[in-house]
Amino acid sequence: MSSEKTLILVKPDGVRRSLVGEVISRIERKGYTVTSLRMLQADRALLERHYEEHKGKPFFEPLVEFMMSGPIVAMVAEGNRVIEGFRSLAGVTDPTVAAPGTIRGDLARDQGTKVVQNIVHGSDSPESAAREIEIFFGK
Ligand code: IDP
Ligand code: MG
Repeated sequence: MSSEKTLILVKPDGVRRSLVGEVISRIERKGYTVTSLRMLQADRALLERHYEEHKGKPFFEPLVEFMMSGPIVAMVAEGNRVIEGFRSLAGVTDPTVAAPGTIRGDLARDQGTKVVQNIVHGSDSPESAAREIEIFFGK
């Protein structure tokens, strides 16, 4: 049986709005298993590592500032095709057009900010998942 792991974050907007339980509930109801969980206040060094693919983009600094603006919840979820499956649960990046029924489509909207505030992060490939899980949970 080939199981897979992904790194999921509830971003500061999700924590501030008390949506941690809602996000975890959707992951669990879909049938994935949360196998590690922690709440933390991320610092700049950690976030620059986590978002290194976006360095140099216009939203990079607002993204780092936003992600430092309050506590976040990091978790590892496991299951067959969980990377793709969680991205499907989350919906597309822009919450205005994210499909209803998804986390971003149901729970977020454009706030007029420099960075899109969209409740959750999910790894986008097995390589990113391995790299991001190590950043938040170590080897
Ligand atoms: P993803 O979270 O859907 O994988 P990425 O392209 O990896 O999207 O971008 C990381 C995060 O940066 C997004 O979730 C969002 O918060 C923010 N972001 C991405 N693209 C833009 C943009 O064009 N303008 C403002 N913020 C953005
Ligand atoms: Mg991404």
